[in-house]
Amino acid sequence: MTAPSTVRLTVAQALVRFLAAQRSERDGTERAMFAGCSGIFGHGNLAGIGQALLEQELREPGTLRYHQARNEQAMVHTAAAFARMRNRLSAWACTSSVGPGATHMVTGAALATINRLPVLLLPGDVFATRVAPPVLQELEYPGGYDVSVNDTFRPVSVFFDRIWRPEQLPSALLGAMRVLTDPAATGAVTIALPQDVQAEARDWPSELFAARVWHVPRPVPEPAALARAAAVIRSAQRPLIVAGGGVIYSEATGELREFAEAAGIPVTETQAGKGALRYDHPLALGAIGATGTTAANRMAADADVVIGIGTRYSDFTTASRTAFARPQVRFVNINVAGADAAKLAGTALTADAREALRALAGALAGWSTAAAYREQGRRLAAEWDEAVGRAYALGHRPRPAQAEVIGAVNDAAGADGVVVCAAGSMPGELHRLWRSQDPKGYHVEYGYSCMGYEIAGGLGVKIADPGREVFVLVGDGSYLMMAQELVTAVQEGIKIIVVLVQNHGFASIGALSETVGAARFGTQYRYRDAASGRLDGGVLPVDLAANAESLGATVYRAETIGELRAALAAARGEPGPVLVHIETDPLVPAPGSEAWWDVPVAEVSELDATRRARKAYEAAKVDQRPYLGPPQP
Ligand SMILES: Cc1ncc(C[n+]2csc(CCOP(=O)(O)OP(=O)(O)O)c2C)c(N)n1
Ligand SMILES: [Mg+2]
Repeated sequence: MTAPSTVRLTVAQALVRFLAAQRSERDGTERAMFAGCSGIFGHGNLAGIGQALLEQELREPGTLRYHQARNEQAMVHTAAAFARMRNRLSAWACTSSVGPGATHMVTGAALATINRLPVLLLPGDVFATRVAPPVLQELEYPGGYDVSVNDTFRPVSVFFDRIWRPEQLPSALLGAMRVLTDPAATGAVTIALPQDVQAEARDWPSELFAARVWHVPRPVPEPAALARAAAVIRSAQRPLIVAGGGVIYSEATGELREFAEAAGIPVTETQAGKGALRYDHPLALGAIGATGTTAANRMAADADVVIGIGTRYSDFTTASRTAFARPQVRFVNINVAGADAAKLAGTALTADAREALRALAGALAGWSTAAAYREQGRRLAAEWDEAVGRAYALGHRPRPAQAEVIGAVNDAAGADGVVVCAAGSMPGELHRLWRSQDPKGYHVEYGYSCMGYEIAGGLGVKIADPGREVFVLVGDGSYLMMAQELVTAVQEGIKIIVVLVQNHGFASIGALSETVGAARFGTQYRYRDAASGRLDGGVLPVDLAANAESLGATVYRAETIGELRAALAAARGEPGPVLVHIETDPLVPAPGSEAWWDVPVAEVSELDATRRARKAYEAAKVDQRPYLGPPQP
């Protein structure tokens, strides 16, 4: 009998070697699961994971390539954007030191989990042996020394483990991989690594490092559930599809189009689902909900059956549960995750979007909506498109409106560009104004709507698909929160085109503030005025174009839409990262969505504006629906 073969490695070396050997497969195509690993080193990870990444780079160049980041939160955004662009079929790992480097990643973890995107986080942790506590940056939680700052990852991770002993590593790795490659369970996966354990050696069974293929499932619908869903749809006169991110991740956009065409059902889109159907398709109504088009929202108001596909029904999608206004409205929910399929008391079809759409198309063969119904949608969509055309060509002076900037970027992006955005006033305008021509051309992070995602996310998109031009739209507020990854873009030669929209403050929150009767308080970037004692002095003299230049980006300063268009054309020819700076007028509204969003207003106030806002709020609240399902017979 021969002894089983083993390899002597540290925990960190074993982990890195394992990651480099993982592969994913769907529809017969196989690929490396991890394309790379971003990291910032400190005493909590450099001797462990850092040393192991160095050995990996020398041993097998090109596998698990290391990228340096400037901020740990940003590198998780890059990882999340990468996974989204790759339809969750591959992922990116992130290593941090112990303490603040680790907790910086918590925001990124929440973003990934909320958006159902796989990221692997490897925060350093305090000594398992605890021989000289407290170590630098240790929390010293009085209720128990087995608690560290990394426990804050638990509620924002779909899988969390801490490797107190080397023997625990293999089961943690297999558990992590299962969750990362399961579309129903995926999100942030965190493996906390005590700094002493990372450097500890052990004889590992060789099979731990064998190439391992993880099959990403496409669960098929249960026949009885399919029959129930088909019966509900057949009973509809005014069915409406809400396409979410799941349609795109499942690569089901072709099946969505075929299903919608065969059954004559108009299609609306969530933020993550935007791009599922081309904007000019005869059944496309565009964005739904609080940031939606009037076409989608008017049709939603009167829909009798809503078919949600791969959507988590956020408050923006349902306009805080006012969008679907018919008393007897029913929902059919296709979702790979049972928890999402069960929402709004819907008829659940727990399955992969592509499989479910194929099966439903078969079950509904020969059935279709009335021509007059489809015609109504087409007419409303045409009206909306004219409104978009006017907003794109507003010609506002002296500073252009933001919608005109969006129009110019839309033209520059064409069919192969990708637009990236996350927070501020742009996501809402992009959702209803952007004319999408491709399922991967629209990348707005609106699950967490995290200021600072934009540039870091743009890097992830570009790394995932270097063949496409990436246009990052970022407000001055978001830019000031997290611009530093421009340095990473320069370092790695990652070509992104950042369009910085300068409006001297939080325009989105300013507008929202007006609606709640709070008079734009605290939303403009102004000096504290000596006389008033308030932040209502002159505009702060920041020059963010100069800032970007100082970080190494090529910068264009545009003042008019004409100059913006020229700069965008020139930017396409630049080899490295570009930033185009433009000032807009924050007070020009884009065409509205006629929809509501629930943001509570003070119930009592000394201010007239607040009292008026409260009245309007109470009136709007009346229309909010519980969606508890049809009355039981
Ligand atoms: C990290 C984070 N903090 C706060 C918010 C709340 N918030 C949403 S938009 C916004 C202002 C964004 O400002 P800017 O990027 O300049 O965009 P603008 O609103 O001017 O379009 C704020 C503070 C957020 N979404 N994310
Ligand atoms: Mg701003």
